[in-house]
Parts: sequence; C-alpha cells; structure tokens
Amino acid sequence: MKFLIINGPNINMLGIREPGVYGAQNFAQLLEFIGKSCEENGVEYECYQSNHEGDIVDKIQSAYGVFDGIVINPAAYTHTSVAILDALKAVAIPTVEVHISDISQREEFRQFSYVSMVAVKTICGMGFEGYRKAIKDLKEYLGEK
Ligand code: CA2
Repeated sequence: MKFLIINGPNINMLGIREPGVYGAQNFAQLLEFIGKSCEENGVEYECYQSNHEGDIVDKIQSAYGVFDGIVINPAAYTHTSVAILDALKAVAIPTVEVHISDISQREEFRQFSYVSMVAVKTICGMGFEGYRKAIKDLKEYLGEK
C-alpha cells in the first residue's frame, strides 16, 4: 500500500511562530513523525510540500495509478481551492484530510473546507498525532474496501 502525504503552504514554517496554535515542533520533525507513522503501519510513502496551488494540483494528478491513498493537509488552500478539490475528484484516490489545529473552533473563514467534500474522513485538532490517525484510518478504509 502506497500513500502520498501532501502538506500545503506555510507548513514548512511550523515551529517558527504560533506555537500555541500549531505546536512547537518544526517541519523536519513533522516529516520524521509521518515517516515513523507510515513505517509502523507498514505503508510505503512519499511526502510532498508546496506553497503553490498549481504544483499541488500537478502532484495530485501525477498520483493517478501510482498511489493507493492520499493524506492531505491543504493548509490555507483548504478554505479556497476548488482546483485542489477538482484534482482529488479527478484522480478519485481515497483521501483523508488532516488539520493540526481544530479549524471548527477558529476564525469563520477557516471553518469551511472544500477538501472535506471529497475526503473519506477529516481529522482536526490532534496536532501531529492527526497524521498518524489519518494514515491508520486510511489503511483500514482501503483494507475494508
Ligand atoms: O490546522 C491546520 O493544519 C491548518 O491547515 C494550517 C494552516 C491554516 O491556514 C489552516 O487554516 C489550518 C496553516 C499552516 C501553517 O501556518 C503557519 C502560520 C504561522 C507560523 C507557522 C506556520
């Protein structure tokens, strides 16, 4: 089973500011945590991060026929990107959406997610742990299919 783990804009800046919202750990530590989570679930993986909407769309398109599942934290594009929603619909690869913070308890503009419309599950407010849960839940979802 092979998963593509996508992180959107500014997630590469984690740990630099707003530790009260996103925690004190940095992006390198997040990648290490994701790697361990995939290994403990026996899942092959590739991590991808971009600050550019079109690059994320290209990456999702290139996943077609290559990856069994996608875990995505679209970051700010969560709330704005019909293009990412359409790309996920186009490839029809089962996707779990993750947010480090609980977007339902934040500013109104963060409470809407386009990606939730296609995601098999959305995990919010669990910090890095949310990625581990996303990987585990996606593996179970694919096993059950
Ligand atoms: O809670 C999440 O995981 C978010 O997807 C994170 C995004 C935010 O735009 C979403 O609404 C919720 C932000 C990613 C990181 O942004 C930083 C902001 C300040 C300092 C460092 C990173």
